[in-house]
Amino acid sequence: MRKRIFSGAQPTGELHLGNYLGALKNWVALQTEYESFYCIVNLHAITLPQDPATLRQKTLDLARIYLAAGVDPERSTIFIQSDVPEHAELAWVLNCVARMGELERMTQFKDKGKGEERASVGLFTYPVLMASDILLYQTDLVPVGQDQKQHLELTRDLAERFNRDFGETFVVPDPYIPPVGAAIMSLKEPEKKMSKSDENLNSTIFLLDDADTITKKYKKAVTDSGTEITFDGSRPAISNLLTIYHLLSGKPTKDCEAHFEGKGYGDFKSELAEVTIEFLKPFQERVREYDDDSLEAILKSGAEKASAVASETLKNVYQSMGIR
Ligand code: ATP
Ligand code: LTN
Repeated sequence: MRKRIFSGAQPTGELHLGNYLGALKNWVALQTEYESFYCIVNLHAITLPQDPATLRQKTLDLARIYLAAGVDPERSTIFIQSDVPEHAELAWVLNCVARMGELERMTQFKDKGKGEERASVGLFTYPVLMASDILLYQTDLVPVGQDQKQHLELTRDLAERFNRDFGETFVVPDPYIPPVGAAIMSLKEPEKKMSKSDENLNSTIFLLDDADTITKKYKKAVTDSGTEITFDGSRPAISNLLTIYHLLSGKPTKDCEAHFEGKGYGDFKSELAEVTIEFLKPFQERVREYDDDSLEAILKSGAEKASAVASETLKNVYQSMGIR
């Protein structure tokens, strides 16, 4: 049997280069080898306040993005999390397996909840819903960016604990975090990751940004002191821009450094803008190709395929726990 992949993204805003290079790109590459499930995790989105009409729209928009990026509905199962109620059901069960202490150690909760009393309980148990997403499909591999590593460790711990206490039920999944591109950083604050919720829009290149916007954002991007355009951990801003150039141009890292030897930051930024615009052009054309009806048909068939696997796993879980 082919090994399985599961991954997902939240319909909370527009996807950006970080989401693409850290995750989506690998979903597309791996779908030929693995049986793949790619989910739009709208139940995760409501851990923070969302406007209902916007959430509904963003959910469909994200499905379009998956398709335009190259996720092939003939090979991969694309579906919306809330269309498969087993995700929420298994999350309840795993909430009873997870411990307060281990969730309190999750750094994303600390970042997004900002230590506030009013942070939702859903935000606190968010990693448990994520573990449910993954474990429902008996997933072998989870392609994600670096920021999700801790959540994957929790998922593995929950699977192992459940298997130990109730008998072999879940496959224990491995993360797939790409060697380059797993943490694309903000253009304005290179010590922070590029994020769709960054208040400063100049920090983030969105996949649907037009040519002019892309050029302007790179122009405003911070650089490091010095003049060299090389990969160098002590110069995070230039290394980040060069990583983006390397991944989008497909040129080996040494060739990128050689290409920019003796050139200034201004030239580098214009070339980086050109490469980005060229790279995104066909993607942006494809996004417009999918009308709502064809999209709904893909999502309906995706939900049916996903449900068949998810219901089988949940049945086994309930059975081993004595839940009727
Ligand atoms: P954001 O902070 O942009 O809202 P997120 O992690 O909350 O990001 P998702 O859209 O759910 O949002 O993330 C989808 C995938 O993109 C995940 O696998 C995540 O690890 C990856 N990812 C997010 N930001 C980056 C980044 N800056 N660099 C590389 N990968 C990233
Ligand atoms: N938590 C992830 C999104 C996510 C996910 C998943 C990723 C929810 N469920 C299952 C991989 C597998 C995020 O915020 N990026």
